[in-house]
Amino acid sequence: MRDAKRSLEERRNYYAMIDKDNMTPLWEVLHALVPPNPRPNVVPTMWDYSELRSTLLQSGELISAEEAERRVLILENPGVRGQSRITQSLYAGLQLILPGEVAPAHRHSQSALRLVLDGEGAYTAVDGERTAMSRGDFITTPSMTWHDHGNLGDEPVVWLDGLDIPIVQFLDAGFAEKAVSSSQDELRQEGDALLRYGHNMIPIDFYQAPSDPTRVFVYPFSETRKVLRELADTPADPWHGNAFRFVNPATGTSPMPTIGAFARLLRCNSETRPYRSTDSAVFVCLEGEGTAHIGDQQFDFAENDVLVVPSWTAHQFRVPQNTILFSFSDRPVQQALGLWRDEKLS
Ligand code: 1HN
Repeated sequence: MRDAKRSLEERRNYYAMIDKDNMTPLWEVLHALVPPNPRPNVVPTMWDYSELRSTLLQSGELISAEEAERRVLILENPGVRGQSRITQSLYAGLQLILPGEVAPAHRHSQSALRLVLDGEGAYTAVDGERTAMSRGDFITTPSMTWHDHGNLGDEPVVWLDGLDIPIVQFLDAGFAEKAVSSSQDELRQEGDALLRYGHNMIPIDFYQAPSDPTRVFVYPFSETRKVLRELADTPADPWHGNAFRFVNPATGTSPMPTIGAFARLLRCNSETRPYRSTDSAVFVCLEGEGTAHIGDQQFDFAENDVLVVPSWTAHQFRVPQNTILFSFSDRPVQQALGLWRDEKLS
Protein backbone atom coordinates (compact mmCIF):
# COMPACT_ATOMS: atom_id res chain seq x y z
CA MET A 1 0.00 0.00 0.00
CA ARG A 2 1.23 3.51 -0.77
CA ASP A 3 2.03 5.94 1.99
CA ALA A 4 -0.91 8.44 1.93
CA LYS A 5 1.19 11.20 3.49
CA ARG A 6 3.91 10.83 0.91
CA SER A 7 1.35 10.80 -1.83
CA LEU A 8 -0.15 14.06 -0.54
CA GLU A 9 3.27 15.64 -0.56
CA GLU A 10 3.90 14.34 -4.04
CA ARG A 11 0.68 15.89 -5.17
CA ARG A 12 1.50 19.24 -3.61
CA ASN A 13 4.89 19.26 -5.31
CA TYR A 14 3.27 18.34 -8.56
CA TYR A 15 0.72 21.18 -8.19
CA ALA A 16 3.56 23.63 -7.47
CA MET A 17 5.34 22.42 -10.58
CA ILE A 18 2.36 22.83 -12.93
CA ASP A 19 1.44 26.14 -11.25
CA LYS A 20 4.47 27.72 -12.97
CA ASP A 21 2.88 26.84 -16.29
CA ASN A 22 -0.48 28.39 -15.30
CA MET A 23 -2.17 25.08 -14.77
CA THR A 24 -4.10 23.67 -11.84
CA PRO A 25 -5.72 20.26 -11.18
CA LEU A 26 -9.44 20.05 -11.82
CA TRP A 27 -9.91 17.27 -9.25
CA GLU A 28 -9.17 19.71 -6.40
CA VAL A 29 -11.95 22.12 -7.46
CA LEU A 30 -14.41 20.01 -9.42
CA HIS A 31 -17.09 19.92 -6.73
CA ALA A 32 -16.91 23.65 -6.14
CA LEU A 33 -17.04 24.32 -9.88
CA VAL A 34 -20.00 22.05 -10.48
CA PRO A 35 -22.02 21.97 -7.26
CA PRO A 36 -25.06 19.70 -7.01
CA ASN A 37 -27.20 22.81 -6.51
CA PRO A 38 -26.63 26.59 -6.38
CA ARG A 39 -24.38 27.72 -3.52
CA PRO A 40 -24.82 31.48 -3.56
CA ASN A 41 -22.22 33.70 -1.91
CA VAL A 42 -24.84 36.41 -1.44
CA VAL A 43 -26.86 36.14 1.74
CA PRO A 44 -30.43 36.98 2.74
CA THR A 45 -30.51 40.56 3.92
CA MET A 46 -32.70 43.63 4.40
CA TRP A 47 -32.16 47.40 4.34
CA ASP A 48 -34.61 49.23 6.62
CA TYR A 49 -35.53 52.41 4.77
CA SER A 50 -36.89 54.26 7.82
CA GLU A 51 -33.53 53.72 9.55
CA LEU A 52 -31.45 54.68 6.51
CA ARG A 53 -33.37 57.66 5.15
CA SER A 54 -31.58 60.27 7.28
CA THR A 55 -28.16 58.72 6.49
CA LEU A 56 -28.99 58.94 2.82
CA LEU A 57 -30.11 62.57 3.16
CA GLN A 58 -26.76 63.38 4.83
CA SER A 59 -25.02 62.49 1.57
CA GLY A 60 -26.82 65.52 0.11
CA GLU A 61 -24.60 67.77 2.26
CA LEU A 62 -21.46 65.93 1.24
CA ILE A 63 -21.61 66.16 -2.54
CA SER A 64 -23.87 67.60 -5.24
CA ALA A 65 -25.61 65.39 -7.79
CA GLU A 66 -23.70 67.25 -10.51
CA GLU A 67 -20.29 66.53 -8.96
CA ALA A 68 -21.16 62.94 -8.07
CA GLU A 69 -22.73 62.43 -11.52
CA ARG A 70 -25.08 60.12 -9.61
CA ARG A 71 -25.43 60.55 -5.84
CA VAL A 72 -26.03 56.94 -4.85
CA LEU A 73 -25.40 54.73 -1.86
CA ILE A 74 -24.69 51.27 -3.25
CA LEU A 75 -26.50 48.45 -1.48
CA GLU A 76 -23.76 45.85 -1.07
CA ASN A 77 -24.77 42.36 -0.17
CA PRO A 78 -22.95 41.48 3.10
CA GLY A 79 -21.85 38.14 1.60
CA VAL A 80 -19.89 39.86 -1.18
CA ARG A 81 -18.78 43.24 0.21
CA GLY A 82 -16.58 45.36 -2.03
CA GLN A 83 -18.10 44.06 -5.22
CA SER A 84 -20.81 46.68 -5.76
CA ARG A 85 -23.53 44.08 -6.06
CA ILE A 86 -26.73 43.24 -4.25
CA THR A 87 -26.95 39.77 -5.82
CA GLN A 88 -24.42 37.79 -7.83
CA SER A 89 -25.70 39.30 -11.08
CA LEU A 90 -27.27 42.64 -10.15
CA TYR A 91 -26.36 46.00 -8.70
CA ALA A 92 -28.69 48.16 -6.62
CA GLY A 93 -28.39 51.55 -4.97
CA LEU A 94 -30.43 54.30 -3.37
CA GLN A 95 -30.21 57.54 -5.34
CA LEU A 96 -30.88 60.97 -3.87
CA ILE A 97 -31.66 64.09 -5.89
CA LEU A 98 -32.34 67.39 -4.14
CA PRO A 99 -34.59 70.23 -5.34
CA GLY A 100 -33.04 72.07 -8.28
CA GLU A 101 -30.42 69.41 -8.93
CA VAL A 102 -29.63 67.70 -12.21
CA ALA A 103 -27.96 64.32 -12.74
CA PRO A 104 -26.32 64.86 -16.13
CA ALA A 105 -27.15 62.94 -19.29
CA HIS A 106 -25.13 59.90 -20.20
CA ARG A 107 -25.58 56.45 -21.64
CA HIS A 108 -24.00 53.03 -21.17
CA SER A 109 -24.32 49.37 -22.11
CA GLN A 110 -25.68 48.56 -18.66
CA SER A 111 -29.47 48.51 -18.43
CA ALA A 112 -31.12 50.21 -15.48
CA LEU A 113 -34.42 50.33 -13.70
CA ARG A 114 -35.66 52.86 -11.16
CA LEU A 115 -38.26 52.28 -8.52
CA VAL A 116 -39.37 55.58 -7.01
CA LEU A 117 -39.51 55.41 -3.22
CA ASP A 118 -39.75 58.83 -1.65
CA GLY A 119 -40.65 62.40 -2.63
CA GLU A 120 -42.37 64.04 -5.57
CA GLY A 121 -41.17 66.44 -8.24
CA ALA A 122 -38.33 64.60 -9.97
CA TYR A 123 -38.20 63.47 -13.57
CA THR A 124 -36.18 61.07 -15.67
CA ALA A 125 -35.62 61.67 -19.37
CA VAL A 126 -34.97 58.65 -21.60
CA ASP A 127 -33.91 59.21 -25.22
CA GLY A 128 -35.50 62.64 -25.40
CA GLU A 129 -38.72 62.06 -23.45
CA ARG A 130 -39.30 63.03 -19.86
CA THR A 131 -41.44 61.28 -17.33
CA ALA A 132 -42.43 62.67 -13.95
CA MET A 133 -41.46 60.27 -11.17
CA SER A 134 -44.09 59.30 -8.60
CA ARG A 135 -43.73 56.89 -5.73
CA GLY A 136 -43.88 53.27 -6.88
CA ASP A 137 -43.31 54.07 -10.55
CA PHE A 138 -41.12 51.53 -12.30
CA ILE A 139 -38.98 53.20 -14.95
CA THR A 140 -36.67 51.49 -17.42
CA THR A 141 -33.49 52.80 -18.98
CA PRO A 142 -32.49 50.16 -21.53
CA SER A 143 -28.93 49.60 -22.70
CA MET A 144 -27.40 52.61 -24.51
CA THR A 145 -30.39 54.91 -24.04
CA TRP A 146 -29.52 58.49 -23.08
CA HIS A 147 -30.78 59.36 -19.61
CA ASP A 148 -30.69 62.24 -17.17
CA HIS A 149 -32.61 63.12 -14.04
CA GLY A 150 -33.70 66.33 -12.39
CA ASN A 151 -35.70 67.53 -9.42
CA LEU A 152 -38.10 70.39 -10.23
CA GLY A 153 -39.93 70.12 -6.90
CA ASP A 154 -39.26 71.30 -3.40
CA GLU A 155 -38.44 68.06 -1.59
CA PRO A 156 -35.67 65.45 -1.77
CA VAL A 157 -36.48 62.53 -4.05
CA VAL A 158 -35.14 59.02 -3.53
CA TRP A 159 -35.37 56.02 -5.77
CA LEU A 160 -33.89 52.56 -5.99
CA ASP A 161 -31.63 51.92 -8.98
CA GLY A 162 -31.27 48.36 -10.26
CA LEU A 163 -28.65 47.67 -12.92
CA ASP A 164 -27.16 44.63 -14.64
CA ILE A 165 -23.62 45.91 -13.93
CA PRO A 166 -22.19 42.55 -12.74
CA ILE A 167 -23.54 40.79 -15.84
CA VAL A 168 -21.97 43.32 -18.21
CA GLN A 169 -18.76 43.24 -16.13
CA PHE A 170 -18.64 39.43 -16.32
CA LEU A 171 -18.94 39.63 -20.10
CA ASP A 172 -16.47 42.55 -20.41
CA ALA A 173 -19.00 44.24 -22.66
CA GLY A 174 -19.37 47.69 -21.11
CA PHE A 175 -19.26 51.04 -22.88
CA ALA A 176 -20.29 54.45 -21.55
CA GLU A 177 -20.30 58.06 -22.72
CA LYS A 178 -21.34 61.46 -21.43
CA ALA A 179 -23.62 63.76 -23.37
CA VAL A 180 -22.41 67.22 -24.38
CA SER A 181 -25.18 68.97 -22.47
CA SER A 182 -26.31 67.88 -19.02
CA SER A 183 -30.03 67.83 -19.89
CA GLN A 184 -31.37 66.24 -23.06
CA ASP A 185 -33.39 68.25 -25.54
CA GLU A 186 -37.03 67.24 -25.45
CA LEU A 187 -37.80 65.27 -28.62
CA ARG A 188 -41.30 64.13 -27.70
CA GLN A 189 -43.90 65.37 -25.24
CA GLU A 190 -44.23 63.64 -21.90
CA GLY A 191 -46.42 60.54 -22.10
CA ASP A 192 -45.74 59.89 -25.79
CA ALA A 193 -44.21 56.42 -25.32
CA LEU A 194 -46.92 55.22 -22.98
CA LEU A 195 -49.66 56.38 -25.39
CA ARG A 196 -47.93 54.95 -28.42
CA TYR A 197 -46.83 51.58 -27.05
CA GLY A 198 -48.69 51.04 -23.77
CA HIS A 199 -52.42 51.14 -24.56
CA ASN A 200 -53.26 47.88 -26.33
CA MET A 201 -52.02 49.21 -29.65
CA ILE A 202 -48.64 49.78 -31.19
CA PRO A 203 -47.63 51.69 -34.32
CA ILE A 204 -48.70 49.72 -37.40
CA ASP A 205 -45.23 48.90 -38.70
CA PHE A 206 -43.54 48.42 -35.32
CA TYR A 207 -42.06 44.99 -34.69
CA GLN A 208 -39.48 43.93 -32.15
CA ALA A 209 -37.46 40.80 -31.41
CA PRO A 210 -38.21 39.15 -28.03
CA SER A 211 -34.91 40.45 -26.61
CA ASP A 212 -35.50 44.07 -27.67
CA PRO A 213 -36.19 46.44 -24.78
CA THR A 214 -39.55 48.07 -24.24
CA ARG A 215 -40.35 51.52 -25.63
CA VAL A 216 -42.73 51.94 -22.68
CA PHE A 217 -40.18 53.26 -20.24
CA VAL A 218 -42.53 54.05 -17.35
CA TYR A 219 -44.90 51.63 -15.70
CA PRO A 220 -46.90 54.00 -13.47
CA PHE A 221 -47.65 52.70 -9.99
CA SER A 222 -51.16 54.16 -10.28
CA GLU A 223 -51.86 51.52 -12.96
CA THR A 224 -50.01 48.65 -11.29
CA ARG A 225 -51.72 49.41 -8.00
CA LYS A 226 -55.16 49.57 -9.63
CA VAL A 227 -54.70 46.10 -11.15
CA LEU A 228 -53.45 44.60 -7.90
CA ARG A 229 -56.08 46.27 -5.70
CA GLU A 230 -59.02 45.45 -7.96
CA LEU A 231 -57.97 41.80 -8.17
CA ALA A 232 -57.11 41.57 -4.48
CA ASP A 233 -60.09 39.39 -3.61
CA THR A 234 -59.74 36.98 -6.52
CA PRO A 235 -58.08 33.59 -5.90
CA ALA A 236 -54.36 33.95 -5.28
CA ASP A 237 -51.56 31.57 -6.17
CA PRO A 238 -50.52 29.77 -2.93
CA TRP A 239 -46.80 30.42 -3.59
CA HIS A 240 -46.87 33.81 -5.29
CA GLY A 241 -50.01 35.59 -4.16
CA ASN A 242 -51.61 37.69 -6.89
CA ALA A 243 -48.40 38.08 -8.82
CA PHE A 244 -47.54 39.60 -12.19
CA ARG A 245 -44.52 40.09 -14.37
CA PHE A 246 -43.98 43.39 -16.16
CA VAL A 247 -43.75 42.98 -19.93
CA ASN A 248 -42.78 44.83 -23.04
CA PRO A 249 -46.31 45.13 -24.48
CA ALA A 250 -44.97 44.77 -28.03
CA THR A 251 -43.44 41.33 -27.36
CA GLY A 252 -44.84 39.95 -24.11
CA THR A 253 -41.28 39.42 -22.91
CA SER A 254 -39.32 41.14 -20.14
CA PRO A 255 -39.12 44.97 -20.42
CA MET A 256 -35.33 44.61 -20.68
CA PRO A 257 -33.45 41.46 -21.68
CA THR A 258 -31.24 41.30 -18.60
CA ILE A 259 -33.59 42.35 -15.78
CA GLY A 260 -37.06 40.99 -15.09
CA ALA A 261 -39.51 42.90 -12.89
CA PHE A 262 -42.53 41.73 -10.96
CA ALA A 263 -45.31 43.06 -8.75
CA ARG A 264 -47.57 41.17 -6.40
CA LEU A 265 -50.28 41.73 -3.87
CA LEU A 266 -50.34 39.50 -0.81
CA ARG A 267 -53.73 39.50 0.76
CA CYS A 268 -54.43 40.62 4.34
CA ASN A 269 -53.59 37.85 6.89
CA SER A 270 -52.09 35.53 4.32
CA GLU A 271 -48.93 33.47 4.15
CA THR A 272 -47.31 32.31 0.94
CA ARG A 273 -46.03 28.75 0.74
CA PRO A 274 -42.25 28.28 0.58
CA TYR A 275 -40.80 28.75 -2.85
CA ARG A 276 -37.36 28.92 -4.44
CA SER A 277 -35.95 29.70 -7.85
CA THR A 278 -32.51 30.09 -9.38
CA ASP A 279 -32.87 33.83 -9.91
CA SER A 280 -31.71 35.74 -6.83
CA ALA A 281 -34.25 38.50 -6.33
CA VAL A 282 -34.46 41.97 -4.83
CA PHE A 283 -37.83 42.73 -3.22
CA VAL A 284 -39.14 46.15 -2.25
CA CYS A 285 -42.25 46.69 -0.14
CA LEU A 286 -44.37 49.41 -1.75
CA GLU A 287 -47.42 49.09 0.47
CA GLY A 288 -48.20 47.29 3.69
CA GLU A 289 -45.84 45.32 5.88
CA GLY A 290 -45.02 41.79 6.90
CA THR A 291 -42.47 39.16 7.75
CA ALA A 292 -40.21 37.50 5.22
CA HIS A 293 -38.66 34.12 5.96
CA ILE A 294 -35.63 33.75 3.71
CA GLY A 295 -33.58 30.60 4.27
CA ASP A 296 -33.06 30.41 8.02
CA GLN A 297 -33.53 34.14 8.53
CA GLN A 298 -36.54 36.27 9.32
CA PHE A 299 -37.07 39.94 8.50
CA ASP A 300 -39.89 42.25 9.54
CA PHE A 301 -40.37 44.62 6.66
CA ALA A 302 -42.33 47.83 6.08
CA GLU A 303 -42.72 50.31 3.23
CA ASN A 304 -39.59 50.99 1.16
CA ASP A 305 -37.55 48.25 2.84
CA VAL A 306 -35.33 46.31 0.43
CA LEU A 307 -34.88 42.54 0.79
CA VAL A 308 -32.60 40.05 -0.94
CA VAL A 309 -33.58 36.45 -1.65
CA PRO A 310 -30.48 34.53 -2.82
CA SER A 311 -30.66 31.91 -5.54
CA TRP A 312 -32.33 28.62 -4.63
CA THR A 313 -33.17 29.83 -1.12
CA ALA A 314 -36.61 28.88 0.14
CA HIS A 315 -38.62 31.91 1.16
CA GLN A 316 -42.13 32.85 2.18
CA PHE A 317 -44.00 35.98 3.21
CA ARG A 318 -46.56 36.52 5.96
CA VAL A 319 -48.56 39.74 5.91
CA PRO A 320 -51.10 41.17 8.38
CA GLN A 321 -52.59 43.54 5.78
CA ASN A 322 -52.83 43.86 2.01
CA THR A 323 -49.23 44.24 0.94
CA ILE A 324 -47.69 45.13 -2.42
CA LEU A 325 -44.19 43.92 -3.27
CA PHE A 326 -42.12 44.91 -6.28
CA SER A 327 -39.20 42.68 -7.24
CA PHE A 328 -36.54 42.34 -9.88
CA SER A 329 -34.07 39.64 -10.87
CA ASP A 330 -31.99 38.19 -13.69
CA ARG A 331 -34.75 35.71 -14.58
CA PRO A 332 -34.94 36.65 -18.30
CA VAL A 333 -31.21 35.96 -18.68
CA GLN A 334 -31.53 32.54 -17.08
CA GLN A 335 -34.63 31.74 -19.13
CA ALA A 336 -32.98 32.79 -22.40
CA LEU A 337 -30.08 30.47 -21.58
CA GLY A 338 -32.27 27.56 -20.48
CA LEU A 339 -30.94 27.74 -16.92
CA TRP A 340 -33.93 28.94 -14.91
CA ARG A 341 -35.52 26.54 -12.45
CA ASP A 342 -38.00 26.95 -9.67
CA GLU A 343 -39.56 24.76 -7.02
CA LYS A 344 -42.84 25.10 -5.18
CA LEU A 345 -42.27 23.57 -1.75
CA SER A 346 -44.58 21.95 0.84
C1 1HN B 1 -26.49 55.23 -13.58
O1 1HN B 1 -26.44 55.65 -14.85
C2 1HN B 1 -27.49 55.67 -12.74
O2 1HN B 1 -28.55 56.92 -14.42
C3 1HN B 1 -27.54 55.21 -11.44
O3 1HN B 1 -29.24 57.15 -12.41
C4 1HN B 1 -26.61 54.35 -10.95
C5 1HN B 1 -24.59 53.08 -11.28
C6 1HN B 1 -23.55 52.70 -12.08
C7 1HN B 1 -23.48 53.11 -13.39
C8 1HN B 1 -24.45 53.94 -13.89
C9 1HN B 1 -28.49 56.64 -13.23
C10 1HN B 1 -25.56 53.93 -11.77
C11 1HN B 1 -25.50 54.36 -13.10
